[in-house]
Amino acid sequence: MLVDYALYLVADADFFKKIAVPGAAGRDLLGLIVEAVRGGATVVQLRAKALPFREFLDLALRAADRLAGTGVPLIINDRVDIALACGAAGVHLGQEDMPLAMARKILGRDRIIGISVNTVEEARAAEAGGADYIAAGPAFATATKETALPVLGPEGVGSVKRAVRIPVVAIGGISVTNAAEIRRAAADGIAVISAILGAPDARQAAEELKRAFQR
Ligand code: TZP
Ligand code: MG
Repeated sequence: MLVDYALYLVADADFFKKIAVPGAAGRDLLGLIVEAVRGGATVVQLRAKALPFREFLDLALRAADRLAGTGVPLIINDRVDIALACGAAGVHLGQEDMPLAMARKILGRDRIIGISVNTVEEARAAEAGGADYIAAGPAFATATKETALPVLGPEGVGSVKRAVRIPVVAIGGISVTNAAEIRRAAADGIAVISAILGAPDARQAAEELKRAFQR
């Protein structure tokens, strides 16, 4: 499957609980996903660390339904079982999630598997293990995810990109103000949570991010 990774929305179901966004109460994640896709998001990952299994599954089924026919792949964070159950295009795994080889065995060759990396070594291992793409982060400091990992900066993202041949998206603290730096680091895409979910208008935010990345 040929995937355009240019604007990768991580639709985090917990985002509105973690971050005080003015007027965010009751914002509908599925509605924001649809708006972001209208604005040009090319991939949507559903992330729901705090939801009980059944609620995550229900949300995933509804997200899959909304994205059907748009050509935008749905990727499920962490959960191979939910990815299979909702017919998602693939799964996104961190270094502490199910090992890549095991996920590949379960999902088969046709589904996308993305791996989070913070180092060139992890990127090389992900590629050697058959990952379809890599998310390199945190690219910049971010308040959205608690992490002790060092910030890569555009230089670190560039080092990861040069180390592998599979697509690389950068994640963490990316906004319209720094998207062009990530482009210059030769990344294939930008992955964002707050720059879209925290914006007053998700569609407009997606449009502006895409423009900023492509400039
Ligand atoms: N992985 C590395 S940084 C991050 C994740 C999920 C958070 C990205 O959120 P934001 O709001 O785009 O910085
Ligand atoms: Mg994970």
